[in-house]
Amino acid sequence: MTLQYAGIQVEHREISFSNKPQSMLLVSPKGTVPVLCVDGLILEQSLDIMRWALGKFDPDGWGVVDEPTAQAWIEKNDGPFKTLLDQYKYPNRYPELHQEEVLSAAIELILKPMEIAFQSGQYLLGDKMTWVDVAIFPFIRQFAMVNRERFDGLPFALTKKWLDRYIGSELFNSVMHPYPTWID
Ligand SMILES: N[C@@H](CCC(=O)N[C@@H](CS)C(=O)NCC(=O)O)C(=O)O
Repeated sequence: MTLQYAGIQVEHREISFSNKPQSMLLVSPKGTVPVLCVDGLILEQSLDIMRWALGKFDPDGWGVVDEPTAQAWIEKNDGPFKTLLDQYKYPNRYPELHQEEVLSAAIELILKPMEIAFQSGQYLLGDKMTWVDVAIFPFIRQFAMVNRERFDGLPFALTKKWLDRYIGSELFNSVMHPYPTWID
């Protein structure tokens, strides 16, 4: 989404996790996506790719943020919330856990704080959309998609509004479609 927003054209190579292309593993042996090869750089982290793109072109100031607040959201999301997301998404891998308890933990950890944040502005950092919204919304989307009815029953109207705004956005839909799988 950030690349599209920044007007950066890329050759998009969708890969199959069960058959990762050698060309990708050669530039990035850790074997995770996304990887961006550009200007002689190999960027292997989504956030690095976002930062690089915003450094090129950022017409609406997505990159202008209070860094400590931004980092606090990202750390919470990428750390403990990602763990809960995996537990919630793949209950078969965690037979010792109860999905409702995982949901309660996610509510306390991030969904409640988000709802509170949205009481002071439409976006996570206030009245202006920033890269932090774009970085975190896909994780909340995946979480909500596990059981959308259950998610919709939670008392987080502002969070749902924020989520649905992105899910329905032209930007998201312009990039979120199937791509052919790259084969070397
Ligand atoms: N911190 C990395 C996470 C990358 C990551 O874990 N990507 C997953 C997909 S979302 C992946 O490539 N998994 C490959 C695999 O499981 O084999 C980033 O934000 O770029």
